[in-house]
Amino acid sequence: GVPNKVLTLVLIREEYRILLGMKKRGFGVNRWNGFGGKVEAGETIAQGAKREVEEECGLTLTEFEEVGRIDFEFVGEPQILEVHIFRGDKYEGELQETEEMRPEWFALDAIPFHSMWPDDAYWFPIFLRGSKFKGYIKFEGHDKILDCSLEELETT
Ligand code: 6U4
Ligand code: NA
Ligand code: NA
Repeated sequence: GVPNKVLTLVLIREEYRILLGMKKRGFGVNRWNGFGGKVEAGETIAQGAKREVEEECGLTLTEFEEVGRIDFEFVGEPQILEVHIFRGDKYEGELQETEEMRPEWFALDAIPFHSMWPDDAYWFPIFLRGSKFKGYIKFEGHDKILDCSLEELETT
């Protein structure tokens, strides 16, 4: 088969708020999303996550951890998107808007699920209670979920 496309997705969270970015171009445009992108040749997945956060919002992660993995299938596309999800706990630097993202903090009880990828409403609750998770989600187009299986692995 076709090899997976390996991607990162980083949610920087503090006790009462989470950092999202409004995607200004490309995949997921006009949606609030975590930061991330394709892992490049010669870097680890964690290095890719840290690099994308710097490129997309100017912050440098000093503490972060992989907490989830979701494989996405898009009907009609042979390649599975293998998304590695990280929680960012500490960072340095100044938040800045970039060509790709307009960052904004959201209170944990005011996450804009209606303007996010629809799968986020399923796994954010697991993420927010501090558990690790893995899953498989099948999309038709970018709005309709046909299949969703999520497994909560542990509470830390
Ligand atoms: P370019 O423009 O080539 O530099 P790059 O920044 O490498 O792109 P991008 O932005 O296309 O990659 O990566 C897609 C991002 O969208 C990754 O962070 C993963 C994330 N993503 C993909 N499907 C998602 C989904 N269903 N739900 C979600 N995030 C998703 O919350
Ligand atoms: Na990106
Ligand atoms: Na990129």
